[in-house]
Amino acid sequence: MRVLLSGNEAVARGAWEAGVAVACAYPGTPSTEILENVALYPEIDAQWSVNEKVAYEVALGAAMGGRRSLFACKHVGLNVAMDPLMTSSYTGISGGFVVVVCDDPQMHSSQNEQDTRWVGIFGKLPVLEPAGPGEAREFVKEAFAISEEYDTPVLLRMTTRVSHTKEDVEISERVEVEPRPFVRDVAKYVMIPKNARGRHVVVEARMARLQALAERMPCNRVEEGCGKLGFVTAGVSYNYVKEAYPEASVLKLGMAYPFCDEKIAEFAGTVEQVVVVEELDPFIEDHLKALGIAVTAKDASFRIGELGTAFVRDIVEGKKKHATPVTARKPLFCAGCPHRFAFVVLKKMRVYVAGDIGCYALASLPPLSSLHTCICMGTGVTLVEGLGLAMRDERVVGVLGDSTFVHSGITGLINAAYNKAKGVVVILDNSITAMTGGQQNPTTGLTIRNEPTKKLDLEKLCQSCGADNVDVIDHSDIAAFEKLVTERLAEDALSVIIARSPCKMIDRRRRPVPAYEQELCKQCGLCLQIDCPALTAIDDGFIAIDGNVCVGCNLCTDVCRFGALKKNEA
Ligand SMILES: Cc1ncc(C[n+]2csc(CCOP(=O)(O)OP(=O)(O)O)c2C)c(N)n1
Repeated sequence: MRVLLSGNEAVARGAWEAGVAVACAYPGTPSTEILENVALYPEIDAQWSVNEKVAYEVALGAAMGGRRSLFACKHVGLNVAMDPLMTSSYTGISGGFVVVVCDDPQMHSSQNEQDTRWVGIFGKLPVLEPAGPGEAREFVKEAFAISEEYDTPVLLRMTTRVSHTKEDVEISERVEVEPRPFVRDVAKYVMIPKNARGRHVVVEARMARLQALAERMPCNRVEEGCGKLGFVTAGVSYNYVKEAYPEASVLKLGMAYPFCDEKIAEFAGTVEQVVVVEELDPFIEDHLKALGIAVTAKDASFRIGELGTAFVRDIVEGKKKHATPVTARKPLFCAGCPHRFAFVVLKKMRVYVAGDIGCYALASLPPLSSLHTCICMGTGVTLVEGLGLAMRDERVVGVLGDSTFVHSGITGLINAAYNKAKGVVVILDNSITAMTGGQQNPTTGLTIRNEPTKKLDLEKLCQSCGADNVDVIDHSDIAAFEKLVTERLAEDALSVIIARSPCKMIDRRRRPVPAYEQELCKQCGLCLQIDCPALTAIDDGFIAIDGNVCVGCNLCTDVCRFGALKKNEA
């Protein structure tokens, strides 16, 4: 049977068909839908873990315990899981273990561009790279077979276009896999130096066997063409090559690492010009050069962002990457988003704001312009401490969300308390992981399947971490919020303010649209500074309210000094 599936749905389907028993992830675009779809299969124990390191370890444990397990994350998520990943390469597994990583070339929704194929070299792990949803399903099953045969975690590298493109995919039924036993093998699973030295030898031998496998893998396939131009390509780039040069010869590398050196050399001998087409880093290109093969490589400008069919011709012709015109559409907070309240206040207070990763990062954009750093998850706490050490007389406020605090903020708060840091951290608790589309997390009291579970008590947690003050406030009362932040900043203390107000994706209630009396309006434009999608400037600096967009949060009525915008109690 064939069904229309996205790449992420296809990974979930392939995992289910492969008899996967356990799957763990922390959300992150473009990978999020993998676990959301896995969770639809009742046979699989699926969980949102608190972060990627935890997710990786739980899934690894299940694999060591003998069940086929899957871990999924976005590229930066793998950074968080690198510690267990590097050593799990040494221990190996028992039941198959597949690590799905979705890279985000072009940074559609990420803070950097990483090419995860390098993790194959760095971690000494095999990497499979599908070109579309059909292959994603196939490769995930293949990855489990390789994992068990070679006793290794296997990386499945996806990219945004593979994850989110749809294709009609051949599907089949689930095949249950017998659990394997957990063997008390200390030399294999206890990585103290003595044992790890022995395991490193095993890993190197495994790599040699995997290299031999790469030569035999049918997914490293040659498509013979006219013989003049020969492309070496992988992943989504394969589709662009086929569209741009349907007549050319192609070596498609489904196994990104280790390389099939003999197949590559043989292919290069059959064509006049070898062109490498790959997104991001020159991963294949560098390897071919190391093999002594003359290649037409892309200009360095192509290392940034995605490729596309039109770019393939430019690469062949040795051109630089040209900018593709896109219509700019500024991302902004939803109408009524509770985060907006906090940033209107923080902007007014002119404090430095150490931000974090979440919807609130949008506050860095004008006109709100009130968030000044965003590095990685957790820095909404740690940078308060670091910036405070450098700028002792300045007021720094940290801001991060509930999901991010649980992911990586807790240890930073303990560190701040332990090292006697002072400052204010605001946890914007909208009771959801909003940025990635609204996933549950330990603060929401619901599991990935929306079943009730233990709910984390943020107040008690922050107190135990060592915060001197823990306040909870509904910051839609902006005057009260400003007063509280001002007071806490004035104290010589480490304070956490839990600003609690539900995300508009959860709280869909709408209140009446405010009344606007144009005669009272002084055209000052202050209401437009809150960057609400329901407000637009019209002629002469007056404004119009879009009643379809407005949810009646009344923030504009709070900032209007002239009574032109009024709460409508009707
Ligand atoms: C290490 C890592 N994992 C996952 C992500 C993807 N990601 C970006 S923001 C975000 C959720 C933030 O949720 P929360 O802190 O609750 O803030 P909200 O978006 O709800 O305001 C996630 C999961 C990431 N950027 N980095």
